[in-house]
Amino acid sequence: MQTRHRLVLAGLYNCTKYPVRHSRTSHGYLVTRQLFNIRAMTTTAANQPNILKWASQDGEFRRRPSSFRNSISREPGAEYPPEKGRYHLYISWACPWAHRTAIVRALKGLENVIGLSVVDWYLGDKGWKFSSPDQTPGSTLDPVLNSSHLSDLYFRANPEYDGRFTVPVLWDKKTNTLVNNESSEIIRMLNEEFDDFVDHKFKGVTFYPKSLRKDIDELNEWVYDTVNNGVYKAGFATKQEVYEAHVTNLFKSLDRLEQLLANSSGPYLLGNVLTEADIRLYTTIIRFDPVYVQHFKCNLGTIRSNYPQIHKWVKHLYWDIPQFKATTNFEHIKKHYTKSHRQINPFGITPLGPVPDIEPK
Ligand SMILES: N[C@@H](CCC(=O)N[C@@H](CS)C(=O)NCC(=O)O)C(=O)O
Repeated sequence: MQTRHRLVLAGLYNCTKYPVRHSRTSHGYLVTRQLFNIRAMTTTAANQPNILKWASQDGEFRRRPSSFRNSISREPGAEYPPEKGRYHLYISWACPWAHRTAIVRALKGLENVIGLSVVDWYLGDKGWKFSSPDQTPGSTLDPVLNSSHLSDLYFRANPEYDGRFTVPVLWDKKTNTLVNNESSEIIRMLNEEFDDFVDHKFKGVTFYPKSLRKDIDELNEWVYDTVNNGVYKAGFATKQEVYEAHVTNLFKSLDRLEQLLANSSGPYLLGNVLTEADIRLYTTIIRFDPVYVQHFKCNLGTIRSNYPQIHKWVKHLYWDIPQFKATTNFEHIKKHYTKSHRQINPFGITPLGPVPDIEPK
């Protein structure tokens, strides 16, 4: 088996006082984890975790590494083998990271193989909660554990857990635990490990083809840092110079993507093949004009007015490939950001525009 090494944390958090531990996942990833106490980093005066505090003292938002990094694998003897009906995916329609997993689940025809629960769009001081579709259209209850909040799952998996309670979550109903909460790894598992259970037309469909892996990895790296996470770094900044640096980098990367699409030999980032790189970029671009432009102050331009190639690309994905539209819920997206981030938008008013959320082709 090819050995894959993954450095989970290095460089993400400047907290050298926390120890580093190495372990190997069932997928063969060597995982280097820096164990740090989130509670100690985001505490209120009363020493309680403050779930709504996003930026650090220096004005920077730093995304924390995901904690559960096991893998579903077809390899003989794997701790978490693929099985129909065994795993359950918890997502938010609002969250771009969770959205990636919903798209791949749909594109691989895994709806009858892996169950899905959707949290309420409102993220409050107890974290994500479950609501019935009657209370909040588009949301679901938790049919697996009947939890009220997503945090219940994290504590069920690890009573000592002291990180953030993030979506997506990939849950194993058989061993009653959280397998993985890192979207970039979950999409690879959905892409690669369940072919024995999907309809024949989905078998062998891959969004990470061997011949393009190098290009996809390269793209993912800078797109993640400056675009997917870049909008958050600009939007959550609490110092002017921090915001300006990130918003400038973000628009430089959009310019670069515009060029890439202009020179592409097909409708996708890497030519005629839809890849993971398109899926990962889509979840940020589809939120860009409706939310990030005004809410995260990413307003040096809009996709619809200033980026014709990216605009064409996103309209093609949304209007021509049903799984993209079916997993895009503008109501959850707009309400989540504008009504949950009270430090940015204290009255929770959701702007009506832009109209429409996405332009017709
Ligand atoms: N690295 C994670 C990031 C997931 C993430 O940050 N999810 C956000 C929603 S967009 C979340 O659940 N935040 C809740 C919180 O931090 O309390 C991944 O890609 O899966």
